[in-house]
Amino acid sequence: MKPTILITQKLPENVIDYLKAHCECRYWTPSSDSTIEEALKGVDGVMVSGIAINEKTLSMADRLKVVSTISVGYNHLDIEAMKAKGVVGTHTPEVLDDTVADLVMALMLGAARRIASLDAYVKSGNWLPTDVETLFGLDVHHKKMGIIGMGRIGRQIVKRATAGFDMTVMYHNRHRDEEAERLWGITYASISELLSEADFVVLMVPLTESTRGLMDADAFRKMKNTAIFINASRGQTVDEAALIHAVEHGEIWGAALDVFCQEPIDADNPLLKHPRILTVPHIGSATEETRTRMAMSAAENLVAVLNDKEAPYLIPAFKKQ
Ligand code: 8YV
Repeated sequence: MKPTILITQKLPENVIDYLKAHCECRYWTPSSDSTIEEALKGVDGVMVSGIAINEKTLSMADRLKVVSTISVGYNHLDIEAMKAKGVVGTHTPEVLDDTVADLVMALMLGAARRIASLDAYVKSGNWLPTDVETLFGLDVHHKKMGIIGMGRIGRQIVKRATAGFDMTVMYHNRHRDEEAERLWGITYASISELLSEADFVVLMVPLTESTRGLMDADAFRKMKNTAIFINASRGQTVDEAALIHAVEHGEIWGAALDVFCQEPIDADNPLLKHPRILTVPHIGSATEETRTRMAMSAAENLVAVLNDKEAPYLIPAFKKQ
């Protein structure tokens, strides 16, 4: 008998075909009549991306073996609650590295060259004013980038920044990446050094108890007043009130954000009102090709676990030591 799984969002056709070949599929979305708790009753596996999996959502899960998230980040999964229920978790690293790195470059260029506000400016019938300097941005090439969190995505950013833009890169990470230092001539720095020297500070850390609120008022005060802050990790790594204060008071030049403390962001959030803050709606990995690859990777993980095979990408906390 095929295992039964729960699909909680729209998936590409080839992924649905693959899942149907291996499983009986049930469907549930947040707009369904039942709750996620009820929907998890009687299923062996579930595909999620943003939905929180915790003690409450698992309360009626009576035969669940695997939660497969279509994301590299898994801060929406309560690992201890899953372990207590004997449920394992898988995720989708690697397939999105280049795509997220591309977005980081787009955010950096977009903020430095004020692309979004200039687009709105031209489309509302304007052209170069006599005081053209009011439209000036900042150079990106030959500047210094500081990356906090040097994982697989960080490395792809480094390649683009050094080879494409002649930037020098400093980084901070829990562990040094000596290979990356050799390959691209990047240098390891303390967070303090990095903040005070970088022209572009790129935050790429996962959300954990030690990174929550990492970018606070003190951190923004250390940055140069010509620097731009870029966040494509998780919103909760930043004290948003401190960030808006830093931009409004000229402590930093601007910011570009893919992620927010609250998603969807509240329309009244002051981050949306400042012209030097570029915002996009958590779309780091959101290209057709990459989201399809991520969904397929998640499906393969799920099917592997349900067939008692080694999942290609088990979340590290579930790996046997
Ligand atoms: C996800 C992401 O696809 O992979 C991650 O961790 O942040 C995105 O790429 C997104 O969270 C899906 O909702």
